[in-house]
Amino acid sequence: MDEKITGLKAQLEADLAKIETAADLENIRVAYLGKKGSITDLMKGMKDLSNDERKALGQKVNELKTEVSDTITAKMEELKRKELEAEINAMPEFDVALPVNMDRGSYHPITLVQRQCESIFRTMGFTIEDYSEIVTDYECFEALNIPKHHPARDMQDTYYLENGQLLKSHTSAAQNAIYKKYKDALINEGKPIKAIFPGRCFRNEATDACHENTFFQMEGVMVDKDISISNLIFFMKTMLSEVFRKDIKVRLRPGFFPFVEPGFELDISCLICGGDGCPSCKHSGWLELCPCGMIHPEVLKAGGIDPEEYTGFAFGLGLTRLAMMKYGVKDIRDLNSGSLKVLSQFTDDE
Ligand code: FA5
Repeated sequence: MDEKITGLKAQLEADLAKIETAADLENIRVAYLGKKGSITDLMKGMKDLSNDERKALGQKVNELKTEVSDTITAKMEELKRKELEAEINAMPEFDVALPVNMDRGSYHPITLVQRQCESIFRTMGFTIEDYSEIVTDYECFEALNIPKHHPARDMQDTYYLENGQLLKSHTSAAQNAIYKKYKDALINEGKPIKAIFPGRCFRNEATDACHENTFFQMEGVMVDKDISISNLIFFMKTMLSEVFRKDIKVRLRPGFFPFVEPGFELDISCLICGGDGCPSCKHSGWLELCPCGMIHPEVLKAGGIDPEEYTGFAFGLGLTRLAMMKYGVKDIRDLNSGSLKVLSQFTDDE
């Protein structure tokens, strides 16, 4: 029996030396360890032996089985490694210096203008906040001094969800959360609240060249002691001159929003038609861009801030319209079109 075992080991070594593929190796595994394999055959002869002989032989055959199985596993790993190396060697050379044969993506014009505004306000000490697109009735209206059944709710045709929440119809919906987030630092450490919060807004509106049902605004607020309309005008002027880098005509007129008092409409002369009137400005020569005003005392109160001690301004910039004016996009609907032909023309000129 010992001779048979030694013979089998030598045979296995010879067989393994000849094989080249994993499939060959699998055949060998079956020939030695399979149901009808040579090692299984050795076991079959054991039934005629005495108990002691069977025990001794059983042990040897088991050792042989383990040895053969380990050898085959090691061989399999070696073969796989060789096959992988061969595959890698067969691959064409990769030249990192070759130009990339692919069109590069570009940023959406709204992203470009948003980033530019963020950078302008960041340098003036404003923080940039992110806020949910789904908000509560309280955040969007009540905290902004617009109670239920107030006619001002009709100014924005809002999308309501079945659970009573709604799609943010203006970025002002984040004001209350921002006041609550920073009021302690304002009251206890004297740190003014200076924040901007860009975001997507939704209104159930008929679309035209300057109205979309999904558009971007960027809200800004500043609250401290003795904040006045002069501060508001300074920040508006700085932002517009930085964004456009050229003289543009601006007009400020009274505007009504329940969350500011006094409130203003800030319009810019239409840069598409030069003020002559066109579909982009509804033939008025002016585009409503950035309503603003001094924050209403009730709104400060709802945010936990004493209006007797603190004042502030807020503005709601129409970011999508700003992108239209900056990049000369005549129809706002092009910005939501997803058309690469239109959208890939714009680059960051900073
Ligand atoms: C508001 O949304 C106020 N929350 C703004 C505000 C903030 C006032 C803080 C005072 C203080 P209004 O509905 O006018 O206001 O929208 C603000 C700007 O968003 C508009 O001037 C316009 O530039 C832009 N806008 C409004 N509706 C649309 C629309 N359907 N499509 C594209 N832009 C729009």
